[in-house]
Amino acid sequence: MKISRKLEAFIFDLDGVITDTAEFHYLSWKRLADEEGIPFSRKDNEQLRGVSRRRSLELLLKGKELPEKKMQEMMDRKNGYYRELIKTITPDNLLPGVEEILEYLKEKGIKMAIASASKNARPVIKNLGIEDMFDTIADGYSVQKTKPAPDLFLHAAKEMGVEPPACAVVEDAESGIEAALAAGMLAIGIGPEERVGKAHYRYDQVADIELEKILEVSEKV
Ligand code: B16
Ligand code: MG
Repeated sequence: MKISRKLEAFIFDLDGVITDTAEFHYLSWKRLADEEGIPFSRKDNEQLRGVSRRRSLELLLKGKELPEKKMQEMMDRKNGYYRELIKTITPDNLLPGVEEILEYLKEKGIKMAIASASKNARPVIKNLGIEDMFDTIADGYSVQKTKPAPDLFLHAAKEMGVEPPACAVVEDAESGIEAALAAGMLAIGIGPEERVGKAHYRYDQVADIELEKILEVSEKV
């Protein structure tokens, strides 16, 4: 297998890139927080972007320690609320520009993967109607170490049979950009400078990604 920066694969994060499940995560955590009398705002929810379920609960508890059994019960309860909400997802929930980008890359013969921290990634992708577009789906069950560790992206690359430097990652979380850079991949950040500014390219939304330019530059190196 040759190693080059010529891009052979694109790896997409799910929440915040392909669809906005952040709102559903928020509503589920908020319901749990209200039941437990814990203050939790939309602003607090921003910190949970790209972060695992357990880490999300730790952030929600703001350092307060609870017995493991209680933590587990709270995570399960939140996940139950979330599972109910994602049943309502349809192809209309794809973020602007996503369908076009996936079709363009498919036409070019570029491989594609999803790499999400979520253990619910598969039902979400199925409801969005895009599961056939991907060569690999890496999710919250695929690896032990979560982002910012590079493991999830390296796993996706391996499954596709593509070397890491030939992969581009599209991510909306700071931890996701760090993971992509640690994996030696091209990082494309979606969101504000203060969140994804370390990426090689940064755009406000997926629809703004200059795909042709990125592929052209990659051809030259
Ligand atoms: P679950 P991503 C992440 O998805 C979400 O951004 C994050 O808020 C969530 O806690 C995490 O998945 C785990 O989700 O509880 O469904 O396993 O951005 O990596 O696609
Ligand atoms: Mg994300």
